[in-house]
Amino acid sequence: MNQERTRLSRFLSLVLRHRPEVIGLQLDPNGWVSVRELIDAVAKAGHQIDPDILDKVVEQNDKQRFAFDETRTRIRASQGHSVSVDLALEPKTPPELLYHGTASRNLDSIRRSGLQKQQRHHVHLTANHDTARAVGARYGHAVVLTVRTGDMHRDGCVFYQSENAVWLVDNVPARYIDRSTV
Ligand code: HQG
Repeated sequence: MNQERTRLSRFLSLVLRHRPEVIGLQLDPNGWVSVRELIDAVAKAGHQIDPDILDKVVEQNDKQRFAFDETRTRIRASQGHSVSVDLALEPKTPPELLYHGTASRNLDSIRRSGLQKQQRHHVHLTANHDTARAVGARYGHAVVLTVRTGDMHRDGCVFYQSENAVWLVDNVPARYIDRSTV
């Protein structure tokens, strides 16, 4: 991804997941905002969004973080919010095992209290070991935890999957976390 796209992607993460108010935007209850309003709000703040670059960020983003609705007039982040939104996801049966990448310094605390969602709506899990390792590396020395999600599901935990294939759950009790690998 080129620099301009990376910058726009970071900015969209900020306003569509965490702080829409910084440019005076309001997300609807399901996290959508009109593309027109987004472009206008950004213009008022003194910046321009090139619609072609916006299309590329949505369609070619490495993690498909953002999505248009079927009319392409609205946009939202597919997951990762800290603001309150209802993504209207349906519960879904997870695979037997999923991964969570974290930093090694969090391990003791995670062993004690399990995985907690912190500022976000859910704990994020992935089926892809490499993705988990890259997520963990954002915060320090990466470790990848294996979560026995099949057992969790059979024990009544509810899982969701975002449009961009991230698995979401309220929390992961420590007893379901099997081992860590680097
Ligand atoms: C850690 C990326 C100590 C947790 C990814 C993580 C993901 C604990 C941090 C998405 C803990 C929270 C989310 C406990 C959890 N004690 N530390 N009990 N429980 N933690 O950023 O999963 O690139 O909120 O391990 O792909 O790192 O942004 O969550 O290190 O889907 O699109 O607390 O971000 O997507 O950090 O990342 P985050 P995350 P994007």
